Amino acid sequence: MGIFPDNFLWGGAVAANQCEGAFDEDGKGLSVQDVLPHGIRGERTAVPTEDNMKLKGIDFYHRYEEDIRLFAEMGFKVFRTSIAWSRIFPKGDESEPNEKGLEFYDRLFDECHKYGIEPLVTISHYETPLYLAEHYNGWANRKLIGFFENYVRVIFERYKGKVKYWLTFNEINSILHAPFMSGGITTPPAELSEQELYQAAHHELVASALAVKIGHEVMPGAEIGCMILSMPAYPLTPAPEDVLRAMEDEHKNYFFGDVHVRGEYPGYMKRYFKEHGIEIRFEPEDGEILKNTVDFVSFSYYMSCCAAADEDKQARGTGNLLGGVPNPTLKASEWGWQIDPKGLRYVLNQYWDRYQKPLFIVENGLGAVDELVEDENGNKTVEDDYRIEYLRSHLEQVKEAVKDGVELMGYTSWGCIDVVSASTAELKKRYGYVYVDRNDDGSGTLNRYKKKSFYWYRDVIKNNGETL
Ligand code: BGP
Repeated sequence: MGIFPDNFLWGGAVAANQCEGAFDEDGKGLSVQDVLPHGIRGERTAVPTEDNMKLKGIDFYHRYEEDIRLFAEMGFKVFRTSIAWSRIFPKGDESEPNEKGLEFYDRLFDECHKYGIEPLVTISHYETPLYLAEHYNGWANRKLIGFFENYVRVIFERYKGKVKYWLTFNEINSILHAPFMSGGITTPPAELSEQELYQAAHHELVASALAVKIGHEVMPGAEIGCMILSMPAYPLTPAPEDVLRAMEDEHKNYFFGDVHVRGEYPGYMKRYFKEHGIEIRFEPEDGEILKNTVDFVSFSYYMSCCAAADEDKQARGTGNLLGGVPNPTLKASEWGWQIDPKGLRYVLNQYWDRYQKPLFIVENGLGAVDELVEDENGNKTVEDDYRIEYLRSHLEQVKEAVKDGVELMGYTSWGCIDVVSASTAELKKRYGYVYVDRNDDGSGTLNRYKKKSFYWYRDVIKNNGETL
């Protein structure tokens, strides 16, 4: 046997709101994404506006058959996508689902199975129905747990024969950093207290555990995981103060995995709450619900950062949602995300040592500007050696981690086909093996073209990661 197990789940990942388009078709309601035309760092609008590329996506809603066929050609064993909550419950608080929305995912999952591809489904990928944000203040309101419970019951019952692998909340720890996109919280950031943020996080944690409980009841044999945004924080210097600062920063992320795996709040968080005057309101049943722990731990990994005790240095970096102090030893992508393949081996070992639960890398990749060119046969393609290099160097470290004894279920690189970026809402920040001819001004044929990385990844899957 090679390094990766024979049943290793190779594949790719997207999210409904970044690829489907068709934002108002077949009864779909609006989600928070539909009023975020400029991504996480931009202001929200009152209504969807023309310049919001997520409204159109890459038209996956109508072209999924072609796209799944391309994934099958690469040999995907698994395809990660999300269900857009507001396709199923347009406002979020209804009691009856929208049949047309359910039918779309029936067709999509059937299409995957046609090629022996297992769907891996994120239940909530930054897609809180806008109505729940505007009328309930999103996850700041405990009522969301009940609406979410209703939603998961419907999708579990409907897709129990079709979906075995589930993730509850995408990058659940991001609620601390992007409260509107991640949690539909409309309180202006300046007025949002830590009390309110951590209470909202508590509601999501309870909802996540409830989904695990219900999922196991409705779908014996299903595997349900949590999903964490992982970004290791290295101490900026060997000074013990920096080491402790790094530990504290990491605790803020570990908190979410710890609750999901251990079924209770960790001591370091109780201390933090006490010292910051935060009191999490637990309902009597919450403690029991949280004991429904996950089957596996999944995470995204793009970059690492540093932490420094000196507050002046601790300024936010330009990287992904979490920021952090830039690492002087690393190079960065065009968007300032620092590239650190060895950090992935480190994270895998950290999680494995801590949790002893199967791990799943469900996002990893390089966002870059691609140029469409013609190859010697006149076919359009992208010579994306930089992307191959990024992925290869990360997979080499994944291999090292597996040799270290880490139990890893699979690897789904992010944006296996170009999608709209979450942080910037641009299409020019591309991750795919498949190029989509669509530009940020909405122009383009929407034709799909195989990049050089398409063939590279196909070969990686074919030889089960033996040669990269
Ligand atoms: C993660 C999100 C994804 C995805 C990815 C890449 O934070 O879960 O939705 O988009 O990051 O980020 P971006 O699209 O901003 O480059």
